[in-house]
Amino acid sequence: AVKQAALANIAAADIKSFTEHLQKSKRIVALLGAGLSASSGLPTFRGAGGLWRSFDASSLATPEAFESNPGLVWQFYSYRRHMALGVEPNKAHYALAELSRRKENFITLSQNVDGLSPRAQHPPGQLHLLHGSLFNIKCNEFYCNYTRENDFTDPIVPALEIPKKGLNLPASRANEVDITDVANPVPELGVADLPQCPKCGGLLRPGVVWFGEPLPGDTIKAVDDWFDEGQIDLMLVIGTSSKVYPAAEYTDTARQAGARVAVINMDPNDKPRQGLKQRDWFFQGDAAVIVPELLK
Ligand code: BV8
Ligand code: ZN
Repeated sequence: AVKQAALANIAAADIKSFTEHLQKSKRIVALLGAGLSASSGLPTFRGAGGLWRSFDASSLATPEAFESNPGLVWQFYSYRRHMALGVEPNKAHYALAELSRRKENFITLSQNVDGLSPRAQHPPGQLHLLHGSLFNIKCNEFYCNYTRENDFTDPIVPALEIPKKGLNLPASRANEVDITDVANPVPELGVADLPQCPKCGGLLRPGVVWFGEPLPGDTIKAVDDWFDEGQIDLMLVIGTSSKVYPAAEYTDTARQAGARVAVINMDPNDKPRQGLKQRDWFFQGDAAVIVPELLK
């Protein structure tokens, strides 16, 4: 019933024309955003209940924030690691992984740092994490290159244990901890309490791309090399507000290479910058329900 309801507002003809085009498509690229993981239970950044609703993004996901208050920033990321480890990939994550196995010339660009696409066995050679991962950790000292991937320890250090405070949250959000709850601010964490680099003794930081930081050079090169290989048949834009650059730019680039664009989004207003052309598709609804239908 849920599936029928979610698909109800999508014309069968649109699904048919899409699946016919998908069948014929060789070179396909997908851009994923937080909306893909919403149904898994992870809040998006800008939607209702968005992660950043209670936190001001510019106050936490930046190098300056980490410089001035590494304890608070680490609590923010430790909380998101804890949340991400507590949920499962949904059917859309698996459907995208499955399509990658069927179509070797299909690459996925994910803006998500939640680790759910890798956990859905998405073939790693066809998945590019543009903004890093909550589960990559690296040294904050510019002269030190210490980095580690797939670190799932939770919490990374005892001081980052999520404090179960008596927040007056509704039962449905009982497991959420709003660490910026000013009513009882979490005690300042000293640098000594935070993860230290085993190589140089400096401070470790989350292996994500903060605002104002460049995207990983090797990732960008691999993606640009793929784009340079020629004509693109199809671009999937799934669960993203297409507001963050340069990630959002890939949709324009794919269009220039001939791609038809299919947007899957809960909000009919969230379209890529250049809007939609006659030959494009917009499928409104929950990505976790629609994507498996479209890719089967
Ligand atoms: C850089 C990791 C330069 C950290 C992230 C003004 C104009 C243009 C650009 C800028 C500008 N001012 C500043 C900039 C640059 C800035 C930027 O783009 N800012 C934006 C806000 C305007 N970009 C940067 O800083 C980038 N770096 O430019 O560096 C440079 C170059 C060389 C040398 C030095 C410097 C770095 C950007 C990366 C930032 N890091 N994440 C962390 O996660 O904590 S971005 C973060 O936000 C996420 O990774 C993600 O990418 C983004 C959130 O976007 P979405 O995924 O789209 O999520 P959102 O909530 O917005 O939308 C959810 C969507 O899903 C909605 O559309 C909703 O309708 C839909 N939805 C909800 N539920 C569902 C659903 N859809 C389907 N089904 C559902 N169930
Ligand atoms: Zn170091």
